[in-house]
Amino acid sequence: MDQKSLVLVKPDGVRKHLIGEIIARFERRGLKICALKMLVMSKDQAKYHYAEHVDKPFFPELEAFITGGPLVAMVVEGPNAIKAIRTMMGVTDPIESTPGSIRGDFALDKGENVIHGSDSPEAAEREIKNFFTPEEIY
Ligand code: DAT
Ligand code: MG
Repeated sequence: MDQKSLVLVKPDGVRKHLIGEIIARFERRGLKICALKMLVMSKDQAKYHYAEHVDKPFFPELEAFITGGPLVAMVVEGPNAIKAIRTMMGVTDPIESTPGSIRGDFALDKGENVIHGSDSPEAAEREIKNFFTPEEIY
């Protein structure tokens, strides 16, 4: 069953010149990029995107980081795309991520971990709306 996931190459990933590397991994895997843009997230967008984390102690740092520079937002589609992408990403703390995963290859910091991917179909639907209109998704 085809699914869509909202993927972000976070500002640290853009600074580390990893946009192409990350897109290439998804495309080589057989996933389809069906929407793509570069933007700086607003604080309102960050609060909506990370709604489950707004009351956590690390949220101020997370908000400053995620709004602190341009990021690349995309909608990635394919069979079981949400699970496939989460596995390709590695786990939240890059130190625990398997080498070969995106975080396991390109990050060391739990806060600045290069990539976001939706963790459920419900989250994907909510997160995609934060960045794209239906007309922008091909
Ligand atoms: P994920 O991005 O793997 O879905 P999450 O949803 O638990 O992880 O957290 C969202 C982001 O918030 C995560 O990518 C990095 C940051 N974060 C999470 N837990 C943190 C912590 N304990 N300290 C600092 N940043 C944290
Ligand atoms: Mg998450």
